[in-house]
Amino acid sequence: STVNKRFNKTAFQAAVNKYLVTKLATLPEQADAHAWRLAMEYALAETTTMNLLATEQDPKIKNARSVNYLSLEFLIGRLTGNNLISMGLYEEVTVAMAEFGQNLTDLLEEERDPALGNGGLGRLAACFMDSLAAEEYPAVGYGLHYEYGLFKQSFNDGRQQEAPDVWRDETGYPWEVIRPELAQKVGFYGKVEEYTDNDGLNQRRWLPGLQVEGMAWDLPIVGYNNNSVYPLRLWECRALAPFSLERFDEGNYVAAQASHIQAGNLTKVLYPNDNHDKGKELRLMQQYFHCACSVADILRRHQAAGHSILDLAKLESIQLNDTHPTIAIPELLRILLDEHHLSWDDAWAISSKTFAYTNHTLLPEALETWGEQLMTTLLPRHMEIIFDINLRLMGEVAHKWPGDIEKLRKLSIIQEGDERRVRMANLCVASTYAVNGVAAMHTELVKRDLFPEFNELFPGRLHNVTNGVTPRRWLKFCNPKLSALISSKIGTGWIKDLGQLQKLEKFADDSQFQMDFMCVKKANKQRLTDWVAENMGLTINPDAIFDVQIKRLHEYKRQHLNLLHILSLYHRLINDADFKMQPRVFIFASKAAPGYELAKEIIFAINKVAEKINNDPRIGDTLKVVFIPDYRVSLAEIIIPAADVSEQISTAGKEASGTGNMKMALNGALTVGTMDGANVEIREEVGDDNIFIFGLNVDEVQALQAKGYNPYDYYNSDQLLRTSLDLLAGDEFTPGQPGLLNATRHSLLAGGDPYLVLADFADYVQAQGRIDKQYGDQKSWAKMAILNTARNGKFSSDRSIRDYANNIWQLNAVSR
Ligand code: 26M
Repeated sequence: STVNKRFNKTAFQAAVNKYLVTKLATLPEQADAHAWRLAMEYALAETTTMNLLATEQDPKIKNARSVNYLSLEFLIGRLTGNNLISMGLYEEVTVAMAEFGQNLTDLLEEERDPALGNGGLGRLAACFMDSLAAEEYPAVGYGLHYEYGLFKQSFNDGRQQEAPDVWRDETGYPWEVIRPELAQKVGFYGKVEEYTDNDGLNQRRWLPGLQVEGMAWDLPIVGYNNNSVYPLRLWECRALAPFSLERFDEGNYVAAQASHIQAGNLTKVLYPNDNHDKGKELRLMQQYFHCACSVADILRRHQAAGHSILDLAKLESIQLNDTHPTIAIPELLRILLDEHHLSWDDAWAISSKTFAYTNHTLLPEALETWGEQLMTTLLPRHMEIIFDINLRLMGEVAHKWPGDIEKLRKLSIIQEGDERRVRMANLCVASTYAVNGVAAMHTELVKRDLFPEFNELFPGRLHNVTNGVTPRRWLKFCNPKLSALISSKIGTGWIKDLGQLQKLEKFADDSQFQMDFMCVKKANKQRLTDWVAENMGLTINPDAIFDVQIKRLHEYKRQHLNLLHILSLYHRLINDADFKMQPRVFIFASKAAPGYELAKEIIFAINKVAEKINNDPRIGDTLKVVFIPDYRVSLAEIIIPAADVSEQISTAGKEASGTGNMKMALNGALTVGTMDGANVEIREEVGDDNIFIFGLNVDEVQALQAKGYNPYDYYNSDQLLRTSLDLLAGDEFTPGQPGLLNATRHSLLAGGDPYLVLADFADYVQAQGRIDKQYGDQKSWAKMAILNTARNGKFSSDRSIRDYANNIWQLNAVSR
């Protein structure tokens, strides 16, 4: 039977009134927008929580194969608007709240973003949960219940300032529900003991020196237009009170004591690094805590449904979102070996058919390794198991390549050196049944450059699953005007079947449709213009080209290449009387990891350049630069629909996929980009005429670096480049303080320009020139924009999830 009933407005309003009083201790006459919003969310959460339980208890679900998505990050963004859309209640609730004198749009603006992720990887996990629920593939998402999400960013004289992100109200977060009966205990430290069991067999067991509690919080992931609600289960670490140590020796007691305060706070804060691994002990503790709670919960569900542990791999698949949850592998093996007393071969057969791993990066500094010492201290039994896995792996390698020491060295899970380290990616490839890259080109590079030997040793293990984005949040919800226009032409089927957007192609030459499409774009640009005026006190011209680069700040993403182009335009506008350009607003939004000095310097440089250009009377409306602070999901929802140009300018071979590129193209922006990540596939879909590709391709990048790249070759021979770069050397943008922006310039010259910014500069400027020219022809621009919306249906995360379900998880949908 279905739990979804037709919306009963009176009952809903009664529930809102009830929560105003019982949860918020206020009355309708006194309540402010904040109270109204929370009461509304509590009332709506009644339905989602009931559906969550009904889905969980459904025998069809209990007996179906399901996937467990393990991720240290789920960058879900605001839930209320999205849930209203999935529940099909947006219009109904608008009316019901209006009768209370409350405007739904304003109430939704009141919600803070749960920022439980850094960037692409975390947002992908959120899109995947949305698509799993929409497609009704039985799933549980497992993550961490951080008290503080990604830091809040502000600018102080152009420099990034970080502040803690408090995403939960003191009264709680209405959409989440605590599940005390699902709490788990998690051990750390201690020792491994050998003992003889009742059958006289030698066994090993881990006696932790410290235990903490994992409390479960469930967020409802509401399936679009269906009755399925799956949990996003987030674990919160709590100190076990009273301080409980079961068995310990003197040394470990001290270690445990010292860590106790920390351990009680394991899930306090999300590590703010993106694509960089710092190897911190607390981070490893977070990872193991996440894995231990999640694996225990998967086994609990499996056994509560009456299934044998021997059938685990038949019913459960565990997807590892990057290497961050890798310790789930030795954790499952430990339980199978030490608690269920399976043989190694039986345990391995189960574990290696249960886990699959997604690689999200090739950057060497992002590949996780953990020192043997730390692993042995924190997780002594897991370290033993890792050595056991490696022993067998090395046996296989020696068998395939007899006498080849080099192969052993490259494939080993243990990296030899001053201190031995555990290579988490190698552990993953060796211990899973499927490994995937996140875009076609990325997967080819994983096979060719990262894991060529593994690819030979385990043929068929490496797959591609190209990333995608949820069309509910990234088109229907964030761009209601374009959604309405699309639906007026091709109906609403595209919301669940994004490929249907290609039906728009036949309107690409239709003048009326072109005008309507550009009208929607203009309205979205006006919305962003108003937002910028209101929140930043800055005036921008909505008729200018909105040129957008929104993503984490990283050298490989090359925000400084964008900056150099801006400097070149500024220089030409002032010094070349013949130079003409379409008015353009360059829009940035981006956070830098707090410890990434150069990234913070680049933010500072962009802000200082912006300040000067925006106030230069010689420039007027022609060129503006806006760095919007505190980039987050809810800001992306305003910026993306307003983008004309999408900047995807990473050094070829460095951006695994990108997903902002998909969001902007879908919303009718034209991409200026390198042949990197999913840009390659976007080009394949839209055609070479509807995208602006520039720069070295990955083979050219590798060849140039092999022969010895010298940025001065470019600096000395390209006058525009030299002039642009040298603008950063003086005090042009920092009056009276010459050299303040030198860090960025220095990194590109004496610093060696590791990401080949100077090598790609000239071609980038050319591509930007083509964009400028193209925008002058509004009719043809409109056509190109329409074709970008029409031809990007491939990049729905529904398609990604079906690819995973069919090719990796062997999963069937279960409709309720
Ligand atoms: C590692 C160690 C310690 C602390 C944090 C980390 C860490 C956190 C996030 C490392 C990497 C993290 O994210 C990497 C990431 O976001 N990768 C992006 O994944 C997207 C989804 O597949 C791709 O689209 C992007 O190209 C890729 O950069």
